[in-house]
Amino acid sequence: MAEERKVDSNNKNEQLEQFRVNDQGQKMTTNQGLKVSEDEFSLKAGERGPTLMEDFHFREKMTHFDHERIPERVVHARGFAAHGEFQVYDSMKEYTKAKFLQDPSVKTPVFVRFSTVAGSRGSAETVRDVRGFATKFYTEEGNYDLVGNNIPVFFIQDAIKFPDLIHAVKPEPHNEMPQAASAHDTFWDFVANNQESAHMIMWHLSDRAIPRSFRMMEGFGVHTFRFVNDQGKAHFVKFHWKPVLGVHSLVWDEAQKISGKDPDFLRRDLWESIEMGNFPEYELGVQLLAEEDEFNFDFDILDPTKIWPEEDIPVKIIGKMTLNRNVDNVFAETEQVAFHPGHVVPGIDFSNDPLLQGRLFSYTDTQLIRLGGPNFHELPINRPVCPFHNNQRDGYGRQTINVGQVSYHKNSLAGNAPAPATEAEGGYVHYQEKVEGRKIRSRSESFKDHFSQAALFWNSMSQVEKEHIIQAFSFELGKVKSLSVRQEIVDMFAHVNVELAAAFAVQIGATPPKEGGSSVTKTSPALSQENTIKMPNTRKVGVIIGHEFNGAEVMSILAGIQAEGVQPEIVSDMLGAVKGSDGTELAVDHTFLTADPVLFDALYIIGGASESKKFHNDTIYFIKEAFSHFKPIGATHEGVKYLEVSGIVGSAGVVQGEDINEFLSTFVEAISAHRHWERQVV
Ligand code: HDE
Repeated sequence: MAEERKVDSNNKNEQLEQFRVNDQGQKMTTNQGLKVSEDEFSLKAGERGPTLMEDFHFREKMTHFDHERIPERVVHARGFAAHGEFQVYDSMKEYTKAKFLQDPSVKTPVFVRFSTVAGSRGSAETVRDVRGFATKFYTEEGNYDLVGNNIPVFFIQDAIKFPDLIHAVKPEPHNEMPQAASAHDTFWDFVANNQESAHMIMWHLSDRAIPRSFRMMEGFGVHTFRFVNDQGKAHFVKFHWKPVLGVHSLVWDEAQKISGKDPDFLRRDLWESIEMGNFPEYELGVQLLAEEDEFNFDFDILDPTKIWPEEDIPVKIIGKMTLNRNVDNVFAETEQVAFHPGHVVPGIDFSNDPLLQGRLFSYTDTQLIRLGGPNFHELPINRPVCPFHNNQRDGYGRQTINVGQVSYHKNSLAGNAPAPATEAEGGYVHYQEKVEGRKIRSRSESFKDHFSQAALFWNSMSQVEKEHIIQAFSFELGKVKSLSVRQEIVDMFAHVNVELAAAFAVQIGATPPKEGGSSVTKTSPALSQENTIKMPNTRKVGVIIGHEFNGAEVMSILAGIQAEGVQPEIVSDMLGAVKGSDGTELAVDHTFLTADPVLFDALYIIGGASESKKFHNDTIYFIKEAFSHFKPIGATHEGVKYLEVSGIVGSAGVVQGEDINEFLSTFVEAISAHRHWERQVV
């Protein structure tokens, strides 16, 4: 190991390089290095006889296979990850002494794993769920893990309730249904009986829970942490990741269809974007609060069911993370990475948030069973890029060969090495918060307002977002068999907003509330996705095209949208090439059979001169689906007739044109808008 290597963007990569194995051009061997002469036939007593125990190659191969699965994560089992780097914009010295936040020229390697929470490792990715957003910073002071979600609050306030929450949301134990879904009785029974979940439920039923892409969602540290500077002065801090492409979502009907058409939709999107050089970028933001201001709010800043409204405590953007390299091996990296909110560096400390405090126990504990023992920190993906020395020894799978006679502290025989470092030498010193109290199992009064911020969230939504939330309640509770649970949820959310509760009550056969509501009238515009960044970059456009198209014009339109960062993919009735009337050839990426309108952000219909009835019907199907999901649709030439047949000419986000330049700019604008909700009101 390179002990004193300076941290740069390649540092982790170089370390991983020592563990990469390339089998290209090699002879096959056993794990002992013995060359193997035959790998298709086991050793037998006669060609038709029994296999012999002696066949060490067979035994080794089969034994390894028999043991190649490990337990999936108890939550966040389905995930996908990528490597990248992080750079701070300006020194954060005033607030924290964390070294990776000091020098804008330092690139800190990162590894980020995105995940769904409830589903098993093989479950579909576009289900309604919270997404994990876990970042490991390989800093020169050790690994710092920011283990967050794409939703800034949580269902519960105390970690002791986590097993109950997860038991309620996971498939029901008597029949193991439904997979990766919260739309079932036990989850909603839990919600009704644990009303601290109200705010989180509003987020969970909003469009945030069905992101269009891992590249287009925010990340949040959720808890309140502490920054501590080199003078020992602390600030409370909340962490935010802001995607450069803005925050965008799927629509529910589309999300469900994608689950079947491409259960790998989100990982494919991340993988392909990185392979194409469209590196996902997120800015790191912090909300900072002086210790003295701890009690200046109408919520408790330690309560993980509360946000700090951005309009009250602004998010200071402090750096950028770029994901620029896919993993080499999903098991070795994505599956074996072990995150832990307790992996901190000097300058970052905890708060007394009771949810965070419990997490500090759970993460190491879970790795012990998942990764099979206490040496998981030695796995290549988990190793810090700085040296690590202590007196921990042995255990399953130990790789480090610790030399010398001494493995205890304090000692004289080894000059008391390894010795703890002073604070000046970089030793981690816990922030000396004054704590006193009686031992008590209870919750602070200041944690007991469960509805004000749920109402703040509701108030902040656009009309379309509100409708989506009502539909989500109607869907989720529509799947709940118990009428009493359905009614309890209506009564619970009447505390948030009476119109909301009444709107879904009628859909689910429950009695609408007569009164209730919240006195909160405040809004937080930052909560609405309507106010997010909108740009055409990396949007996927399905280009529907047949033979005999106008070569010159089509090529210039395709080049024009590509110049704006849009990615066209060619769809036709057969693979191979489609030919333009002037001989131009375009390679077909997908057929109507292998593609689907739900897999594109927009459609561009060109058609051709000689299409079959099937081509015609498939094109109409694509248009109808895309239209019903509010997606932009452009058409030129022969394509225009399909808009006419579909009856959508003149609708919002439907673009047609004779003049290429005008068509291009209007179509790109329509793509940037992402969805054309106005269609809903027509
Ligand atoms: Fe986790 N969580 N969690 N969690 N969590 C795990 O650790 C836990 C919570 C989060 O991609 C587990 O390694 C408890 C909040 C992410 O590998 C486990 C509580 C937030 C990931 C665990 C919480 C998270 C996990 C399962 C309540 C957002 C995936 C496998 C106190 C701030 C990390 C593992 C990855 C994973 C426990 C609540 C985020 C069992 C006890 C709040 C992103 O240790």
